[in-house]
Amino acid sequence: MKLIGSTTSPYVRRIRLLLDDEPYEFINLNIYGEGRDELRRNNPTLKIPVLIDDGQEIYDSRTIARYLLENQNREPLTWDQENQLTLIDGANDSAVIMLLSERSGIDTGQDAMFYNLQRERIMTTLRTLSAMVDEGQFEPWNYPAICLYCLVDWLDFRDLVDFTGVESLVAFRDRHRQAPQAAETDPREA
Ligand SMILES: N[C@@H](CCC(=O)N[C@@H](CS)C(=O)NCC(=O)O)C(=O)O
Repeated sequence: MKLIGSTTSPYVRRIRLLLDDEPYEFINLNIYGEGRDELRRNNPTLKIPVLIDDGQEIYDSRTIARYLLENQNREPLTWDQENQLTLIDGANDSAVIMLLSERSGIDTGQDAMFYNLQRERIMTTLRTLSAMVDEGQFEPWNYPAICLYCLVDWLDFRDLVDFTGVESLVAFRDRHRQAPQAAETDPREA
């Protein structure tokens, strides 16, 4: 099994945490630099992660997780857990847009519809996720909890949001820092 990704991507990290101690080869690419040709050869959407198992290519962390959970004979996600993933991905996708825009020299703090929508989505999803943490919905260390951990730690690493009002998310991240593979996959160590 081969996982194509990077050490900083939160979407790749969630798959590394899900794989835990399963044996696999990790291909660490700089997708915006010298690794781009290899990315082009492996995924026309030009995104990571990509999993290759027995000649089967699988794109997108959500599909990869479904494949792995099935192969590990684990329960499929419930509809509520699917919704948790949609909230996490909503915040994560918008935060990636903010980061790539900033790296493109765009002022993401400007009063423009596109950036106002991203900021609003990040805050509404984070507030909802924070309330879910307070209700104990993310206490079991399962795939949605792994994805939330990777999101919050990456937002903090990239300094993309102000956590005022959603401090439960930071406390959640801090409580799970000892989880299997969490330290080994810390993007700060990349
Ligand atoms: N829905 C995808 C999102 C993956 C994604 O956005 N990955 C980022 C890295 S963090 C990426 O490859 N970005 C490249 C780009 O947007 O050009 C998934 O869950 O795998």
